[in-house]
Amino acid sequence: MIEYKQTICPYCSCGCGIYLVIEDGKIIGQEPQNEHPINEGGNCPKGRNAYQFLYSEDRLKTPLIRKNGELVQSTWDEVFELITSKLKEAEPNEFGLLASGKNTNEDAYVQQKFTRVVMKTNNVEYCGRLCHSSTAAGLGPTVGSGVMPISQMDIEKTDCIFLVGINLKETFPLMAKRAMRAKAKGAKIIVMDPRKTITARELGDIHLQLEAGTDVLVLNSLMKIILENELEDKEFIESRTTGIEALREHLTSLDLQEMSKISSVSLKDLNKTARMLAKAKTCCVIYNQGLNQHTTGTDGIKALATLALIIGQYGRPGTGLCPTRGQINGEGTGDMGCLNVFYPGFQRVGTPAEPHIKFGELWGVENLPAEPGLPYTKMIQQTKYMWIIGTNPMMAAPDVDRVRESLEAKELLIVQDIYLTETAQLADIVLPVSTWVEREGVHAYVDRRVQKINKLVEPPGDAKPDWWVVCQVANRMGFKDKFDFSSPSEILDEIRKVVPPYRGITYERLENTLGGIQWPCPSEDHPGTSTFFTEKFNTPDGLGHLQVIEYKPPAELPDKAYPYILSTGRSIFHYHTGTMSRRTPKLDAEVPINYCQVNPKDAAAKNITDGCKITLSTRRGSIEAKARLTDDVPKGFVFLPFHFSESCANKITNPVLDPSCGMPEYKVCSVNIEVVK
Ligand SMILES: Nc1nc2c(c(=O)[nH]1)N[C@H]1C(S)=C(S)[C@@H](COP(=O)(O)OP(=O)(O)OC[C@H]3O[C@@H](n4cnc5c(=O)[nH]c(N)nc54)[C@H](O)[C@@H]3O)O[C@H]1N2
Ligand SMILES: Nc1nc2c(c(=O)[nH]1)N[C@H]1C(S)=C(S)[C@@H](COP(=O)(O)OP(=O)(O)OC[C@H]3O[C@@H](n4cnc5c(=O)[nH]c(N)nc54)[C@H](O)[C@@H]3O)O[C@H]1N2
Ligand code: SF4
Ligand SMILES: [Mo]
Repeated sequence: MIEYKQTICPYCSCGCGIYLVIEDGKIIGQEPQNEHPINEGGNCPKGRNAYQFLYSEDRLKTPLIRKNGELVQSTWDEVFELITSKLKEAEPNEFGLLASGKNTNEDAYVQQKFTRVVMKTNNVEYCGRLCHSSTAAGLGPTVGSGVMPISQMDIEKTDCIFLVGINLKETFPLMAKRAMRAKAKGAKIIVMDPRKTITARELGDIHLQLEAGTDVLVLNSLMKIILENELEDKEFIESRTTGIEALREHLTSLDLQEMSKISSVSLKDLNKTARMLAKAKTCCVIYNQGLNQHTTGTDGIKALATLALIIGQYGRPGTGLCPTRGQINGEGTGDMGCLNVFYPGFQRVGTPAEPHIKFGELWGVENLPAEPGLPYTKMIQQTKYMWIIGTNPMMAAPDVDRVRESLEAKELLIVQDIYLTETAQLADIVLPVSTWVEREGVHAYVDRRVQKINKLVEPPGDAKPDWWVVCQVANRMGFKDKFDFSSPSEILDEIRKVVPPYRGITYERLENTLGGIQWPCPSEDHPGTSTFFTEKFNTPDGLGHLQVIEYKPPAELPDKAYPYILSTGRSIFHYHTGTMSRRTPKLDAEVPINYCQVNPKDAAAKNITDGCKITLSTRRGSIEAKARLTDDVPKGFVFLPFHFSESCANKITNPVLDPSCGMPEYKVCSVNIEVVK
């Protein structure tokens, strides 16, 4: 029998609808979903090739256990026994759990609960640390919340869009479609990126092609021009913000010519952009990793939010500063508390709200951890026992040779994934899980939109849902009454009790609301919340706090030995560490091997020709990639995707962190390039 079943794409956080064609329990095809409000029938190449990864021959089908140095097949009972006996020996601060941007909220919730209730530590993190930790650190003090404050649909209602460090056409293609529609109706789009990306070329009316890592200079310049020409929104500043005098004083002291020179953005473009932004009725500012992934990412975000505040672009549909978490559940895993300082619902440890006491009462346990846990990269270095679920630090974390040393030294390394990833290959125990349409649960997509995935097919072999595995271990460690869940819906019931913004979200409602419900949704008759900050910000005094930011250069700049800037990022055809997209034949065929974008002038100086193999060397190590000569990158700057294990970008990236949030500087380090002889 052939059936058509609706689901949501497994890749980015736009959350597009698709139909799967299922014959006798196996997916045999797919079609876009015309009536889904996010994509209205459109899908990008990943969404059009969404399901093949499920059927890759090398899906994990049984638990594996390391014996005499080899990973061999095992049983759930055997691995549970070993995990339980080992974890009973661990002191709280010796244990760490890395959760996943690929899991459901129900999975994530039990993972953080396990870490806090059973292991008594806040050492729980997920890829959000590598993705938007600077957002939390930057927007917390500025507007009080680091979530996307509007609906992605409203992007098309704007008359100006400012895209900062985001390659929207490749990374959020269906959001780019909304920006295209706004443009067709006359909206102006400004793209700020050191590369002439397809986004800059096809969407941008102005391309601010700044030097990498100089965003703060450009943003300070724009604010200076706005204030000195009285283009600011005086009423908004007066009624909704604080700190204008200090900001004005700071900007007055800065030299526009000098900032323009260092950033390479001309005074003409700065003036034009400042006016475009200030004169827009509805301006949406969307940013991502080009701003985040620096040692100064938090500074950049504070400056950008301050800019949006002084032009009064907050609190209405289609306005505000929009951080774009990219993983399918990048938002939800954070909502559920898989972060070292946040209990579920972003209840920060160490605040007067005392979440450890509150959750102690809700969960019926004592002595919950009150101190912050370790951030992602430090957890890898400093714990003895690790449980890594649905994240692949051997590819995604910076300086992976150091990551390998740390992981190899663990007393116990458990990796729970759908493949034997680069990280799983180092594990003592590998746990096979079901994914995507092999289980049910909810995700929160980029704009806090909660949508449900239904179970449509069976997982391979003995693979089990992520939540089930964690509950089994918790039960065996003596916490049966706290993890007595027999289905994800029972977990969601508990989530709804302890995370107020999810209170009104039920499976039944989601199944009847195509496009999902945006949290906060405090009750079952509440429609969900599209726009934040309509009356006040989430800061203690309800005001937007304008921030004074000084420019600081990136940690590692070009020198004689390493004369170029290396920046890393994404291609539309692949996803992160490649585990899924590289097992999808059509996507892999598009970009089968890693490439490095090099400016033709740099190439000529080094005898590099298009398509030839080059070595990229940094202070961490060397890798090889295929040179792609293009004017899309400026002279002195090379760009490398991080999707390819045999040409692993993170072998050479700089592990230095933003001190305020632990974000690695993936976007700038110094590198040398040479032809492979
Ligand atoms: N195809 C695809 N889509 C994805 C993903 C994927 O892996 N593949 N991942 C998802 C996830 S989790 C995320 S977080 C998003 C990431 O989405 P993006 O942030 O859009 O992706 P990146 O390619 O990492 O970086 C964006 C841009 O930042 C620019 N940049 C580099 N340095 C600077 C700088 O100093 N200043 C400025 N202004 N720009 C700079 C780069 O040239 C690049 O074009 O994508 C999501 N969508
Ligand atoms: N150099 C460089 N590095 C970067 C970045 C960059 O721009 N440059 N970007 C950073 C950013 S923004 C992000 S978000 C991170 C992403 O880093 P990761 O989240 O580590 O990358 P993914 O490849 O998405 O890893 C997800 C893992 O989950 C597995 N998986 C899939 N479905 C399931 C499931 O249902 N259950 C379980 N248990 N596992 C599953 C996949 O096989 C894969 O191993 O990378 C960061 N690293
Ligand atoms: S835009 Fe994102 S959600 Fe939509 S089809 Fe592409 S990868 Fe999937
Ligand atoms: Mo991300």
